Amino acid sequence: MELYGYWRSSASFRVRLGLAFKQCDYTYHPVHLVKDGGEQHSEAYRKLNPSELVPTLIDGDVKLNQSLAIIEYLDECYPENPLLPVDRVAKAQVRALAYDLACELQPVTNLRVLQYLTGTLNCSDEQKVGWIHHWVSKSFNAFEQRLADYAGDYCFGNSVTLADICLLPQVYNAQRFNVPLEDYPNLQRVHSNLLKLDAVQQALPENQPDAQ
Ligand SMILES: N[C@@H](CCC(=O)N[C@@H](CS)C(=O)NCC(=O)O)C(=O)O
Repeated sequence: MELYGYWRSSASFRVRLGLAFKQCDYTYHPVHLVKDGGEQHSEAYRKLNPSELVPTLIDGDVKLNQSLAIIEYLDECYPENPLLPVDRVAKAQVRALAYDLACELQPVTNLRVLQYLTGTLNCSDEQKVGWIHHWVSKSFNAFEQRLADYAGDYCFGNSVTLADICLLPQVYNAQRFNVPLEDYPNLQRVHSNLLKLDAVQQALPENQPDAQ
C-alpha cells in the first residue's frame, strides 16, 4: 500500500492509526501542505486526488480518499482487531462519536478554512486562534458528555475503535493551539490510555519522516 499524507494532518494521522492498528506495511509519500503554496495543489497530486486534500491511499489498483472510508476499507480487508463493533447499535454509536470529531470539528479547523479566514476575510492570527478555541471547546464539551456514557479505557468501552482514531488527532490539534483541556477528564483519561499503545506511538505526527 502507498499513503500520501502530511505529518501534521489530522486526516492523515487517522489513516496512519488505522494502518498501524491493522499492522499494514506501506510506503509513505509526504505531501507538504504549506511549502510552495502547498503540494496538495500541484498538478501531479491533483491527478491523484482532485479534492487537493490528504490523505490518499493506494492499494494495488484501488485508489481511495476520505480517511473514514479508508479506515472502514482496511477494517473489512483485515478483520482481526475490529475497529467497529459487530452489534448494529454499538456500531452506529461508535460511528456517531467518530463523525462528531471528523465531520463536525475537523473541517472547520482545516488549513484551507483557516487560510480563508486570514487571507480572504483578513482575520488576525488572534482571531484565527479564537476561532479554533471556540470550535474545539464546543465539540469537546459535547464529546466529554458522550464519553461519560460510553467510555471505558477507550472512547467506547475497553477496545480501540474508530472513535479513538478520530479523537487522537483532534487532541493533538487542540494541544498545538493551547486549548485548555482541564474540563474534559474523561477525554484526557482516554487520550492518555491511547498514548500507551505501540500503534499510536508509531502513528504520532512527530514520529513521521516528514515531521519538522
Ligand atoms: N474529510 C477528509 C478531510 C481531509 C482534509 O481535510 N485534509 C486536510 C489535512 S487534515 C488537507 O489536506 N488540507 C489541505 C488544505 O486545506 O489545503 C478526510 O477525512 O480525509
